[in-house]
Amino acid sequence: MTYDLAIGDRAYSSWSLRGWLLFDAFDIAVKTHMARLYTDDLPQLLAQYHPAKTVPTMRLPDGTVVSESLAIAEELATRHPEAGLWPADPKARAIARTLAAEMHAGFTALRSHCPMNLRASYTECQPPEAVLADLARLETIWAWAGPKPAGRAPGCVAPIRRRMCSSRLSPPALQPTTFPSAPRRWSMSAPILPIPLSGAGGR
Ligand SMILES: N[C@@H](CCC(=O)N[C@@H](CS)C(=O)NCC(=O)O)C(=O)O
Repeated sequence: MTYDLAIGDRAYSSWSLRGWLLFDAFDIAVKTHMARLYTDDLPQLLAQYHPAKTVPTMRLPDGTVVSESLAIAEELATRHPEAGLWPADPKARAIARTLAAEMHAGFTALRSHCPMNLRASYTECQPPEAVLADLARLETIWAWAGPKPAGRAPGCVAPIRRRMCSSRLSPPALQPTTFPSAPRRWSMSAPILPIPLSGAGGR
């Protein structure tokens, strides 16, 4: 028995990418089940994960369902202390938790203006004030955190970096994550197309 993980397409669902990274980057065995966003496949898949309504959602070997990416991170960190999801050093861990929570709950302007699409490189992105404010906030907290803790906020930094890269925003404090190659490994199997930002989808 192992974990089951329900996700949407990781190229378009930053939450799904985050959930999947929690397993892939930390070498935790999982059986992944993917459904396409915006189709009937997603509610059909999630019907097997009552009462979850969103992806990512995982099922523990004992059948317990855990949804919300941050809850998944915490549950895996407790069950697999050897995997090192959070830094061992208490100060670095506190900083990483702060970053993970900020990435989880904040940056709504950046999220809504810069779609998640790892298969696109948008040709037009004129960030409004609110997006610039989010970028400034990112610069502040990444500089405060330093490279190591930022890299260890589990699965939470890569998706937001990818949004900025897709939209050709120049991230002011683009710091390396612990697992820079993980999203790249599978997302590059399709060509990256330059397309206009208007009308773009993704979350
Ligand atoms: N805060 C949640 C957000 C998850 C979320 O909103 N996922 C979207 C896909 S990106 C979803 O499942 N939406 C359900 C739907 O569109 O029906 C998390 O961290 O897991």
